[in-house]
Amino acid sequence: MPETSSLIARLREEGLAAIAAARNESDLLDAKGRFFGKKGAVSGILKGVAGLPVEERKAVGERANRVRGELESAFDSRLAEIREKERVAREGRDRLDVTLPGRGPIPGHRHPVSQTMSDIISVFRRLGFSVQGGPDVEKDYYNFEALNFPPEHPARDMQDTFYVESAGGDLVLRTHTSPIQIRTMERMKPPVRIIAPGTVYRSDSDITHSPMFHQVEGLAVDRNITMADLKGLLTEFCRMTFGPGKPLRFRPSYFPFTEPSAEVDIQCVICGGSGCRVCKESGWLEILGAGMVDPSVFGFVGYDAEEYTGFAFGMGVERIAMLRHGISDIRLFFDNDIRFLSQF
Ligand code: FA5
Repeated sequence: MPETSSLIARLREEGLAAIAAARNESDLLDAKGRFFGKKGAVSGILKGVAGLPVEERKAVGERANRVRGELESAFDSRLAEIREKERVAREGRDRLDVTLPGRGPIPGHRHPVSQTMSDIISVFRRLGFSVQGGPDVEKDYYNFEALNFPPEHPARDMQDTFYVESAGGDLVLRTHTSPIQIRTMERMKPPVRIIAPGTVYRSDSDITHSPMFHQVEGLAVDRNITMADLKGLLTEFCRMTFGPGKPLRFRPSYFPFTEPSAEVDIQCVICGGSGCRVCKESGWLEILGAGMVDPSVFGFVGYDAEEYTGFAFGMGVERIAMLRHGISDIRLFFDNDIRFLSQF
């Protein structure tokens, strides 16, 4: 009998301690199972009461029942505590604070190259040019042949070309926007005064060259058009784009489809003309190629070269964006780093 009483007393203490230590419902059910559930230790004692000597039965039975009652009510109040705690935590998590300011979408804006492209287009629109387009995947005929680059001619090496292999060399990713000159002249009779913006591709990559970049082509064909018209137009374009007083220069050059040909450079904005790695120590950055349309090109589109003359130009949009914003590496435009792009 004294042994059974001290066992009951120990089970009471251990049971109460396990209930108090329970952190959640599953800890609590575990304690119930061990101490006063159907198979628990206290229930075990109650089941054994019948086998005890008569004089002990009553006392042991009463004590064990009392302890079971105590454990049950400790269980009930701990369960209520745990449930209340969980409810409070859940409400804290799910609470909707209607006074918080809303999370609006972060407004995006146009890419600096697209902005520059739109600005170039609007300058030429104001000067009376309309806009034409053409395909990015272009026939060799339009990209080279009709622009007076015969097959195997070394001038083709001026542009590192991506060929579409499955087309047997007949299709290329256009290397410049000049094919749109031919497509336009096939469709229109003079007078022609158009620009053609677009994406172009070359196997080229360094701080001023990108394998995918943008050009805006220009073409004017009419009676009595001269190199002076070309020079006047491009000078005005630079004034409208870079502001007055920005030094520019015309340099003699060569293109198979213009004669004479020139390239236009703008003073390097990174070094102010003293020489740096962006301008390759020259103080100038080339923005475009230009010239008077070669009469042999008119032959490909059925224009009378005795009656008409014309000029054409093709400018690099990324180069112009670099000069406008003082950007020293063309590749920054295509890294898609939002910290860079959000500055413009
Ligand atoms: C041409 O593409 C000629 N079609 C331009 C032309 C048109 C001449 C009409 C005469 C008449 P060029 O290869 O120089 O020329 O390129 C023109 C401009 O594109 C360059 O001045 C430069 O600003 C830009 N450019 C050329 N290659 C790249 C490149 N890989 N990445 C970025 N810009 C480039």
